Amino acid sequence: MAKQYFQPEIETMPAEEIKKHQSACLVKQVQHVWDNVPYYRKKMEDAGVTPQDIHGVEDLHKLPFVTKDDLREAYPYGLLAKPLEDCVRIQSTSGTTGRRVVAFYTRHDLDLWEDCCARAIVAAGGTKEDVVHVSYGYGLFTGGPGLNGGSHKVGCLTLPMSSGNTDRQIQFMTDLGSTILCCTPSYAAYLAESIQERGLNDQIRLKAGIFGAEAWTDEMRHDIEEKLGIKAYDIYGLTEISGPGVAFECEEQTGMHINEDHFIAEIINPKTGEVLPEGEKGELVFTSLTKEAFPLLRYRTRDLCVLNRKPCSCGRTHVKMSKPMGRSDDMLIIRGVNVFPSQIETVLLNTGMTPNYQIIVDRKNNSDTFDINVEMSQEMFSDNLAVVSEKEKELVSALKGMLGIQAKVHLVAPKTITRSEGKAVRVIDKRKLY
Ligand code: DLL
Repeated sequence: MAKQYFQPEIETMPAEEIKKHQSACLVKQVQHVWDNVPYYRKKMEDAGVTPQDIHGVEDLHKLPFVTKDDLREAYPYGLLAKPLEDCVRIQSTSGTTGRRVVAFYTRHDLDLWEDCCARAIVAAGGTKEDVVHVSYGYGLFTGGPGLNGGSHKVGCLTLPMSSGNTDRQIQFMTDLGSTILCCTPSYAAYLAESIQERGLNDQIRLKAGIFGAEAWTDEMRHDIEEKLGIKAYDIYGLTEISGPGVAFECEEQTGMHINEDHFIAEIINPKTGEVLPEGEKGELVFTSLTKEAFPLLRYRTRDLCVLNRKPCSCGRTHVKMSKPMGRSDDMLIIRGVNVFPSQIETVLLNTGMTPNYQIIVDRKNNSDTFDINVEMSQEMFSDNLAVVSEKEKELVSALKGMLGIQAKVHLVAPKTITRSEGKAVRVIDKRKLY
């Protein structure tokens, strides 16, 4: 295992010691928000809890949850726990619906966040000899700045490419010999396709990719790995809890280690709020233990996943989270059936299709329509309507097997679905449901 930024004293700490560390941090953090954030104090008072009730991790369940609604209500400064003059950075979510969420960082917060991203780079085999090509967006989005900071910490040569301008991306990649690519999986798939089209595969030096910020299946992982000749690692995070690096994959690739010295993870039943035992699927909730400026306690992520503490062959002891299996709030309900875009992606890739697709849901005469546009690969593209229609039928049937409902599948010509440079827009839901 690469050792340069691996922090063995922390990342392989026995579970009992991690718990002790978490308890000590939690007690301090609760006092910090109580003293400095009137919004929090009121929330805690309403829940009948004070800092004196919190002695350690075992008391965590007494604290009220924080939700995205709280963040919107308290926007922009209502959850700030440090004076503004101590803050040096903001980052923000994409805010496609409702108000943006703005998160604040002190210098210390940035330092710890970059540590987390550095651990992810090392876990993907990164050392200071690497050339890290960061094609996550820079700016308000946390992807670019997070991986950039982590890469500096590891001592890698860092290419702050940001997203877009694919020709330039590929040129830098070949000229400078990028070895680790960091971007969304959908942009990685697009870059892989563009490199293939230009016949430049043999000039690419990439060995690993660190991909996250959106849901992606193992099928998509294999597709990208094959096209780019790399090993692809997952990375997870969210702006509210710092950004990328909250959790990351090691070489075992059986889930993402959560940086437990900085975050406590819980899984709850999204309907009742009840804490679920290890191994059960539910909504992921995070408590940030070390953040100064914007420390969220029991923040409901809406991401559905499972935690697992089985020993890992990499030696890290931090708990692992599964890939998010959808979000409790972007799950589609079509004709009464729960549908996750990731299920559709699995079917498409298992049946030899490209990962370029778009789901369009509408409602006509009180009945849901469910259409999926799927791009054909160049090889599959054919004017022979009978062949196309046969493939469409096969997909309809495979999707029905997975989802239990019928979708209309439309095979479309290569390159007709808009490529994304950041998070892909997979779903267009035209229904007015609320
Ligand atoms: O997406 C932070 C990030 C940047 C993570 C770069 C990884 C790499 P937000 O824009 O606030 O932050 O979106 C957070 O994205 O709640 C998940 O639903 C989703 N998400 C993030 N990583 C993954 C992943 C960044 N690896 C939201 N797999 C989260 C699936 C992910 N979904």
